[in-house]
Amino acid sequence: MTSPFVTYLHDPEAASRPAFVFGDTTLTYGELATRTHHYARGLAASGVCPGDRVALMLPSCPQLVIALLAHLEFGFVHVPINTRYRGAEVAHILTDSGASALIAATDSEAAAVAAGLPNPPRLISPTSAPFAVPPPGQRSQPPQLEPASPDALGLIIYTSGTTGRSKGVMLSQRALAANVGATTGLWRFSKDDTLALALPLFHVHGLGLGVLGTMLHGMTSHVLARFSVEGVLAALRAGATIFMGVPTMHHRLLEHLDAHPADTDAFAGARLFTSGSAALPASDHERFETHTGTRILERYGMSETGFTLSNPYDGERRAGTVGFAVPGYEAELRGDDGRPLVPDATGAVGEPGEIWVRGNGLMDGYWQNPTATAASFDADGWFQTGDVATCDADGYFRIVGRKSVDIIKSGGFKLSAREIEDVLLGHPSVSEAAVVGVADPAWGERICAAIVRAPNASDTSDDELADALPPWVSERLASYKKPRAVIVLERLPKNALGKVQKHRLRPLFDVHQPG
Ligand code: MCA
Ligand code: AMP
Repeated sequence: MTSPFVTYLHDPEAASRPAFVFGDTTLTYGELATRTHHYARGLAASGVCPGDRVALMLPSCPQLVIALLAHLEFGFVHVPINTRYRGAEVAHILTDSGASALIAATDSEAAAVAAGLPNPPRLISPTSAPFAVPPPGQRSQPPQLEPASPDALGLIIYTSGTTGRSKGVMLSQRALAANVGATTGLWRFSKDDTLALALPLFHVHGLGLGVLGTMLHGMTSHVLARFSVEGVLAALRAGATIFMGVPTMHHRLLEHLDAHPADTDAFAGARLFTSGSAALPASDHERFETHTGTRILERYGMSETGFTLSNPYDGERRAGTVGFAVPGYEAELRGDDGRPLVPDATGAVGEPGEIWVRGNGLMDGYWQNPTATAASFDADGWFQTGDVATCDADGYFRIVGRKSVDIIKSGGFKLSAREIEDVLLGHPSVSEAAVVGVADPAWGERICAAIVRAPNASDTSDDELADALPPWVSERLASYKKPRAVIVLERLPKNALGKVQKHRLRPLFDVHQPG
C-alpha cells in the first residue's frame, strides 16, 4: 500500500507521458519518478524523517511538484506557504507546524525569517543537490524509505479563521484521494485531458484539484508560473481541455474577451471550465456563456472539507448556485439552534441556513488545536462551515452569505479581518480599527478599514493617515491584505454591548472607491 497519488509515477505505460509542463521544462511521469526518489534520498540523508513537517515556499515550479510527490510517497508532511506571505505570517506557520525543513530560495525573506527562529528548520534550496537531475547510475536506486500508509497525514494547509492567527488544517492522504477523486471523477477527468493550471499551488484548489487531480488520472498539466490572461489563452490554444479558476480569473478573461472578441477562438477546444473558492456572479456566468458558448461549472469547497458541493457535469449548470453534494458527502442547512431546517412542500429551503457537511474527505482536525477542532464538529461528525445558503426545490444550493463578518474572501484568498485590525492597531496614530469586506465586481470583496485616531496623534491630517495605513499593512502582511480604502471616523458605530456594527460601516465605503 502506498500513496494513491504516485500510482502513475510507477506505471511503465505512463513513463513517457508528460505529467507537468512548466514553460520549456516538461516532466514526464518517468522523469518525475526518478526526480522524486532522488529528492527523497537527499531529504532523508539530511536528517529529515518521515512524519516530519516539511514547509515549502516556492512559486509554481518543477521543484514544488517533485517535493510534494516525494512527501506524499514517503510520508513527510507537506506544509505549503503562500508565496505572498511576509515575515510574521511565515514565522507563525514554521513555528506552529514545527517544521524540520523549509524549502525556499536561499536569498528569500522566508529563509531569513527561518534562520532567526529559536529552532530554525533546515533550509533546502530549490537549486541544491536533492533537486538536481540525478546521474544515470543512481536513477533506479529507490530511497531506503518505507512507502507512506494511505492513512498518513498528507498536508497541513494553513487557513485564516475569525481569530488573527491562521490554523493548520490536517488532511490525510485518504481524505484527499477520496475527495479529489470524487470531484474530478464527477467532472470526468481522464488521461486524455490537459489542464491549464494557473492557480497557486499552496491552496487546496490548485494543489488538490490541480496537481493531485492530474496525478490521480495520469493526465497532463500545463502549469503557469502565475495567472495571466495571455498565459491561459496560450495554454488553451496549445490544447488544454480544462481550466479551473477563481471568479477573479474568469472576470479578467471576460474583460479581455469584451475588448478582443476574436480571442474566443481559444476556448473552442476546451471541454470544461470550473469556478470556485468564491462566488461567481451570475452575470459573469452568463457573459461567459455568451462569449464562449460554454457554461462554467461552479462548485463550492473549503480547506477543511475539500470540495463538497458541485453543479452537475451533464445536467443544468445553474448560475448563482453551487449544485449538490459531491459523492461521499452529505450537506444540510441548519438554523441558529443547530437543527436542520425543514424543506417546504416543494422541497426547497428558502430560509437561509448554515451549511453543515459530513463525508469521507473532511480534515482530521486542526493541527495541535483540539479546542478549535472540537468546536467545528458535532458529535455525529458533521462539520460547521460558517457559510450560509438556501436550497431550491431541485436541490441546488445557493450561497447567500457567511456567518462571520470577520472572514473575508478576496480574489479567492481567505482573510481574517481581525489579523488586519491587529496590524492597524499597531500603528501609533490608530486607537480603534474595524476592517470589512465590501462587494467588488472584480475581487468579490474589497478590504476596507475604518479607524479612529489615537488621542495624541495630531501631527498628521486624516488624509495623510489614511494614505499611510495601506503601506503600513503591506510591510507586515501579504499585500493583498492591505485596505484598498481607509476612512478616519470620530468613533466607530457600536451596539449597546460595545461591539462594532460592521454592517453600518460597509455603506460608508460605497463612496470611497479604490485608487
Ligand atoms: C493580488 N492582489 C490582490 C489579490 N491578489 N488583492 C486582493 N485580493 C487578492 N486575491 C493585489 C496585490 O496585492 C497587488 O496589489 C496587485 O493585486 C497585483 O498583484 P499580483 O500578485 O500581480 O496579482 P495577481 O497575480 O493578478 O493575482 C490575482 C489572482 C490571485 C491571480 C486572482 O489573487 C490568485 O491567484 N487567487 C487565487 C487564490 C486561490 O487559489 N484560492 C483558493 C483557496 P498592490 O500592487 O497594490 O500591492 S482554497 C479555497 O478557497 C477552497 C478550498 C475552494 O473552494 O477552492
Ligand atoms: P478557504 O478557507 O480558503 O478554503 O475558503 C473556503 C471558503 O471559500 C468557503 O468557506 C466559502 O466561504 C468560500 N467559497 C468556496 N467556494 C465558493 C463558491 N463557489 N461560492 C461562494 N463561496 C465559496
